[in-house]
Amino acid sequence: ERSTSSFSYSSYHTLEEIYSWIDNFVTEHSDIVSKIQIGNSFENRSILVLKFSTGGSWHPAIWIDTGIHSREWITHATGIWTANKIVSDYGKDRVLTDILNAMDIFIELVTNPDGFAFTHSMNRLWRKNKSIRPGIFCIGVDLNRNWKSGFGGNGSNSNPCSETYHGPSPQSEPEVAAIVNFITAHGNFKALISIHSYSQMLMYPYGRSLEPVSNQRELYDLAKDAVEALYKVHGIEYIFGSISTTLYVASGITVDWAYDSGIKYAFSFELRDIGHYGFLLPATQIIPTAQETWMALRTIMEHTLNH
Ligand code: ING
Ligand code: ZN
Repeated sequence: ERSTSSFSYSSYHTLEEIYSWIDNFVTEHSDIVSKIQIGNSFENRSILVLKFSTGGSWHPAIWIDTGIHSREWITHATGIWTANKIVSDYGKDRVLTDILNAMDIFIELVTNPDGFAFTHSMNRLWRKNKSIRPGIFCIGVDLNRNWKSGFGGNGSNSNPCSETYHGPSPQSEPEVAAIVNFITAHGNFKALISIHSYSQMLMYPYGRSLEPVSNQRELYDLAKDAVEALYKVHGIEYIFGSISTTLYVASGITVDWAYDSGIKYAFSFELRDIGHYGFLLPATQIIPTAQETWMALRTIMEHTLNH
């Protein structure tokens, strides 16, 4: 396809379709969107980030990633819809316009491209990346256990055959290292939102322990506001709280690294549903899921702008 006008936001797409959509989208909205390649995956696919910016240099920034677990297809679809929502509403929605006039938004739509390609070709329920290492007979590292903060701790696994295998060392995986290098080099990220599915939760650090973060009260209140805004759209209920107290202890995760790196608004979503369809959420739920998630994202971004 040569334009985004024929793209269906209410369908799931392959990696090739998404990367082609990205190229068309950036061409059509070159005034505020650009594409940055931040690295290459283990199997040498491009790792791409969309940058939404109204100009200025070194604006404070917000990071959103989707699809770090490849089977969580609703997250990529929500990210794509969200990208389109940002260009559609800029200049119309006062809150979004204020956010984008002062801050840049970065979205990594396919955070695990090798795993995502594999969910289309071979195994719809593949979660990890596709890295292989000499003498190790299982494939893949859990990219949400490979971060430096709490690496190797409780709720991660040293067995390469485990679905939560943390990998040989922190940031051993190119998909994680690319983000760490990019965010660190930028140096001015204020918020990071890492989107998973499923369970209908909005959570903040820590995952690695029950210890409360220093601004836990603020994050609790903000999460509460965000899930209320989400609920108003289609009546879907989310629970919220710290990862370790809401879900389970998990170490080496994205948002703990972000928080420990000074990004004080670090959140992780678990999108629809609560298990009826699970990872196989019907495409008819893409747009409602994206619409409600948008109101929660907008709430978090607005708070970040004002603090
Ligand atoms: N569950 C997450 C997992 O990686 C999670 C739970 C989310 C942990 C966010 C930490 C942070 O185990 C899914 N569904 O991926
Ligand atoms: Zn996940």
